[in-house]
Amino acid sequence: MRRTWSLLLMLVLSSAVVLSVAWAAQVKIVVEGEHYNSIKPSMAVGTSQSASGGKFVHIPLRRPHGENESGPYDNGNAVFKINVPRAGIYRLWARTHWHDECGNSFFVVVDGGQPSWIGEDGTVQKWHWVKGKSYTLSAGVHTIKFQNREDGAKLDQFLLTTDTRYVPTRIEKETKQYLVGN
Ligand SMILES: [Ca+2]
Repeated sequence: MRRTWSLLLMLVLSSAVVLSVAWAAQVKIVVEGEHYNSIKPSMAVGTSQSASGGKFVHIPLRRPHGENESGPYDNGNAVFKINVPRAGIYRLWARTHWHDECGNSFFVVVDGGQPSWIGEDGTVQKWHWVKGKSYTLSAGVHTIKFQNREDGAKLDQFLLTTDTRYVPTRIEKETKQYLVGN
């Protein structure tokens, strides 16, 4: 009986070790929108007291707004270079502020690949985190581009994490160690 208990205890302890190692190995990369490596108009820097660091990047609102049915009127963008510490599947999240439901998304281009997008949710006129797609990234330097899809879209921060259960809710602390040339 005593042997059974000690075996059970060992099992519990070793599971705890495995779990804590797995937890510690999760990677979270947080980048401020205003800490881009390059920017192309109409993407521009804006200021707000409710943005992390007081700044964000955005596609400024146009008049008329959201009228162009053939697509974005330019390819304004901000490019970020990050050094991914280990290979994995990374979930993208972005802290955004949308003007309305005609100004609530960005294109996202990773390493010059096929554009995907983030946003198209119904939360407007409020800073909030939106969930993006997952990307398979190798260890090393990658480029993330946020590009004009609709005017009136603001980006305060974005993050990439291997932790699929992680849901950001407030301003995150930037992880400067993963930024390249910034
Ligand atoms: Ca910011």
